[in-house]
Amino acid sequence: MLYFFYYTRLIVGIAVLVGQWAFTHGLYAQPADSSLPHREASVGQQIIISMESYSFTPPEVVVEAGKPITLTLNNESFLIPHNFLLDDPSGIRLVDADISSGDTEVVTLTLIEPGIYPFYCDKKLFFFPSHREQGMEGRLIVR
Ligand SMILES: [Cu+2]
Repeated sequence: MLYFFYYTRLIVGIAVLVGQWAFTHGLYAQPADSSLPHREASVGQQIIISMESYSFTPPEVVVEAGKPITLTLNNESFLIPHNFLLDDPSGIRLVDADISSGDTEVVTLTLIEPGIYPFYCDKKLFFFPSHREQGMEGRLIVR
C-alpha cells in the first residue's frame, strides 16, 4: 500500500493559536452542506480534535482520500498526558504523537486508501486500565 504521510510537530506555536482563532471565527472554508453529520472542511481538511479524560471530541471524523489532512490535537486534560495513535486499517501505525497536558500538536498527513483508521490513546497509569480501555478512542473514516 502506498501511503504518503509526513509529520509536523509544533510546540504550542503562535501559528496554532492563530489557526484555532481563525477556525473558531469561521475563516476557513466550510462545506457547502452544513447538515453533514461529521466535521468536514472542503479545503485542506482542517480538523480539530479535543483530547479529554477519557475521550476524543469528535470521536469520528470523515475525510477524503488523497487530500491533505491537518489534525490539530488539543490535550485539554488537567495534568494528564495523552497520546494520539493512528493506525491504518491493517494495523500499521501511522501517527504516534505524545501530547502533554495543555499542549497542542499539529499533524499533517494524506491518506490514499479509503477505509477505517482507528485512533486512540494507550497511556496507562500503573495497574489502571489504559485510556483506550476507558473509552479514549475514535476513528477516521477515509472515503
Ligand atoms: Cu490518554
